Amino acid sequence: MRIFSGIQPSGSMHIGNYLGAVRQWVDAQNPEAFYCIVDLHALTLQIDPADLREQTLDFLATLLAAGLDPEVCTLFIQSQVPYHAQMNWLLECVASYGELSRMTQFKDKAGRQEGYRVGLLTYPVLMAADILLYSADQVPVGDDQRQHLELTREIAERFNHRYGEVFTVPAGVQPRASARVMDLQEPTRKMSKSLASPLGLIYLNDDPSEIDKKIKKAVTDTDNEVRFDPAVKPGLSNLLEMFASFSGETPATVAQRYERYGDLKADLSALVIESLTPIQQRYRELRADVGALRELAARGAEKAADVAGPLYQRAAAAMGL
Ligand code: ATP
Ligand code: LTN
Repeated sequence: MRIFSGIQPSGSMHIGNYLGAVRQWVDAQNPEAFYCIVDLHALTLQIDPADLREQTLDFLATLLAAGLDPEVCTLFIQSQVPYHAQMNWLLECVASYGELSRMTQFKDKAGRQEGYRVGLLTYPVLMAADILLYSADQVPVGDDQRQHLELTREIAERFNHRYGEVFTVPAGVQPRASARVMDLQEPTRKMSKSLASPLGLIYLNDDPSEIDKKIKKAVTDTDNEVRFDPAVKPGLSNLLEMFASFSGETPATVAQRYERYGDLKADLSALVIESLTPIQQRYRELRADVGALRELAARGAEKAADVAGPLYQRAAAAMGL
């Protein structure tokens, strides 16, 4: 079973990324799993070059600290494998303008700025290139990426029909239901790097006092009944889901143990701190050795290129290049 997934090195990683994506990557890692820090995708929005360079290394160290093992899976940086950009062009000549302009993420992000970049429109084609270069069977992504994955399938089928069978048509795998983490201040909106409210996100590298403060200030409701009910009690239910996600229980089981919001918040805060502390310690060690990180990235890129190269050549040849 070939797996591919990617994460954008924009901003800092938050517990939504961790519970919704990274932890599943760790659980599913095997020699057929390819995980990519998609720095080319990060260029679709305004980002300072020095920040991008640093954040790419931050993300690499974070993924390792969270448990990805480069001896088991392949972990690499997208821009270091040139076939991604090359395959992107081939697939831009397969995808249509109409289908790209209908993507909801594009409409959403383009609608929020003047003079958006062409890359914002073609973003899903690059994502299709990422996935198809590795003949991935499964692509673990959050709910928000489902439409992009559908487009990848469409592009793969169209290519195969037009030029002969080259691509594996991938399937999306949604994370467990409990893994959609909501903003702590606006619990009807998902926790998100690009729409960060200062107290709404818990970053993986927040220190214990910040974590404690954010959980204590998390928005709940006033009826003071601890019950898992996302529709009626979104804030409290989000805390219960987070708790369950870290402790391996169900939100309803967690709810049964508590009568007071304050007690739940105090225990949740302790649990999150206890879960993140070892990751933070490993992160600091790994991040300090930039040479080792660069070397590890180079080895990952080599392994990735061994798979992506031949597939790119086949696609290019099929198109007459
Ligand atoms: P942005 O807000 O800029 O789109 P993001 O915070 O959603 O960024 P991405 O890099 O787009 O993060 O996503 C990386 C992975 O994390 C994806 O698989 C995505 O589905 C998952 N993810 C992101 N936010 C959450 C969340 N709040 N809960 C669960 N999973 C999430
Ligand atoms: N668009 C994705 C990141 C991404 C990705 C991929 C995910 C880029 N290429 C390939 C899975 C497979 C997002 O989460 N924003």
